[in-house]
Amino acid sequence: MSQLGQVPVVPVRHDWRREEIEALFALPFPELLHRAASVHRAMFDPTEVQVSTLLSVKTGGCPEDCGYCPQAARYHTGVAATKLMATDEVLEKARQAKAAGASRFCMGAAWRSPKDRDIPKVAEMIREVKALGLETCATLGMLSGEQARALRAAGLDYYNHNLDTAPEFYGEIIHTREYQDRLDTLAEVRDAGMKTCCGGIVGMGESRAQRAGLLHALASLPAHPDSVPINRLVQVAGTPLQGTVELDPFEFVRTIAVARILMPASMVRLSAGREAMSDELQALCFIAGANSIFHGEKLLTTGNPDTERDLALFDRLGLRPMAVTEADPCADTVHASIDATEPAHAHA
Ligand code: SAM
Ligand code: DTB
Ligand code: SF4
Repeated sequence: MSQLGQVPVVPVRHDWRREEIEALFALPFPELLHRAASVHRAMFDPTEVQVSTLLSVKTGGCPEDCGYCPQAARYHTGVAATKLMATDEVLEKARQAKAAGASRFCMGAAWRSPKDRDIPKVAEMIREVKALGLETCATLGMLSGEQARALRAAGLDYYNHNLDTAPEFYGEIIHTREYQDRLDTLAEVRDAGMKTCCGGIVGMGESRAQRAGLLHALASLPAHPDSVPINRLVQVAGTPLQGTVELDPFEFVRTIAVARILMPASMVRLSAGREAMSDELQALCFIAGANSIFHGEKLLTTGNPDTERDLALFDRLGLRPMAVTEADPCADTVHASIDATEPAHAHA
């Protein structure tokens, strides 16, 4: 429901063409922001931001070779590998997250995929975190159908599994699993009845056309992801992507704006990379339609803004955390009235 309580009426399309998406990226910046902000306020209260907290329940030692990741065992990043955390420890962190205003608690593990013997332990964490009144999310790598159903049965609301980049750039970044493997896991997650959290990373040296390609792949999924995390690469010493030329901050805002236009009913999360962003840049992202963040001083292994800085920013911008029940629009069942697909300058 929009801020004014009207029925939101933006079409949810699955037939976006690459050329249309590239044309959105090429719009004059004020025009693009105007269109994205119009879609945002037709679908959501633009003063509300959904707040999630992340916890790494199993850190480091990962056998995969994702070129951005500090947790891959093969890169020397100084991240120590740990075992799966005890449920009590996870619950303590979840209670703290709830007290700090989080509505969703996301548990991450540095696995290629969970072993079947890990599932009962993760299921216990999910059941107990949910019992605290938090939405639950997990990101554990590739899942089989059976594993996805077991996690759902334990009460898992969301599963995070990213496409990460455009299909044609993917081979530059990851060699130990295919794009299709990611699409298959997302299908298992949807079939098990969970909501999907799926996005990617920008600033890895991809071109604008490849950023458009990532968003095209996300918006062409059989159902738009319920949450779309847009991460700005956090460069970590020891990873192959350290030293990549920094993305122009305005190009990052453009990516958020285009994601908002393509997937109007999804939560667009301003995800990794906030620690290095100015308050002004984050404000532009909220204007461009971002309506979710990770809150708390750590992501999985890297830093996030101090909680005080986030609270002060919300206060200065007149934003407030979204309650659990509102953070759950059904991404594919909303109907439309603002058409953000008009040609450039149509609003001029
Ligand atoms: N191992 C599981 C997997 O890969 O699906 C779950 C955890 S993995 C760390 C989750 C996501 O974090 C990745 O898909 C990637 O998009 C993001 N990520 C990891 N390292 C990052 C970095 N240095 N900068 C930005 N995003 C990062
Ligand atoms: C996502 O897209 N971003 C989050 C969450 N999903 C799991 C992870 C960001 C990780 C950043 C690097 C780190 O802290 O290790
Ligand atoms: Fe492993 Fe996930 Fe990091 Fe890839 S992103 S190296 S799968 S923890």
